[in-house]
Amino acid sequence: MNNEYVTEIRSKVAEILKDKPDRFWHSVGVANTAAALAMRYNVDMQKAYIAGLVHDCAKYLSDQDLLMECKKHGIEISEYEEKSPYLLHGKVGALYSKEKFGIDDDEILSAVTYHTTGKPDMTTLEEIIFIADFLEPMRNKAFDLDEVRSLVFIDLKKTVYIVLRDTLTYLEKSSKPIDKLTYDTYTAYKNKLEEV
Ligand code: DGI
Ligand code: FE
Ligand code: FE
Repeated sequence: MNNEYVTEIRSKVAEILKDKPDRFWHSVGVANTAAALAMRYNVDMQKAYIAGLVHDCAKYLSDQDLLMECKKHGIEISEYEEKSPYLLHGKVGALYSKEKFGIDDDEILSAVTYHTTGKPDMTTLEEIIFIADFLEPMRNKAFDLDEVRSLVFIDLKKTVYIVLRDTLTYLEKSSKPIDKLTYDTYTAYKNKLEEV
């Protein structure tokens, strides 16, 4: 990886999200936040930056198009994804990252795949992308954002747990179907905290 490569990926993301400038700037925010966290947690910064840039590159697709892309490429669709197809933008984002941007790094592709639900045993890079998505500068959704933004530099796994807890509370309140993977990730990170 080098600067030209990173610049090239950023241009491609800008192009694919050209009708969604807010989404592009969110992606840049996730990239920068992920790079800062990578510095703190000894992860490859360029990988973190690139994963942040591309994580939402399939976010502009409609539910129908996401389902169609999965069927076309043999990507498995769970019953939860059938009900809430926007959950598929991670999987399709990884596919586009590979096909349209030529990214073949499995760690980056996996971080993109699981950025919405998380998964029980995430790598540090996966945790960083999952968290950076919530904490980047343009985000203002979570109610305890200030607390979480400083905690993330002290305890990454605890921050993952808090973000999952807040997300589940929000999904339950708004009566949205919850993916088993989101629940399983929450339980796994809760258990990890209780172990120490
Ligand atoms: O794409 P972004 O908006 O940047 O962020 P994201 O990919 O994390 O998606 C965020 C949304 O996904 C947020 O509103 C919570 C929702 N989400 C996370 N887990 C689940 C979920 N939605 C449903 N229906 N089920 C889940 O398990
Ligand atoms: Fe997303
Ligand atoms: Fe995002």
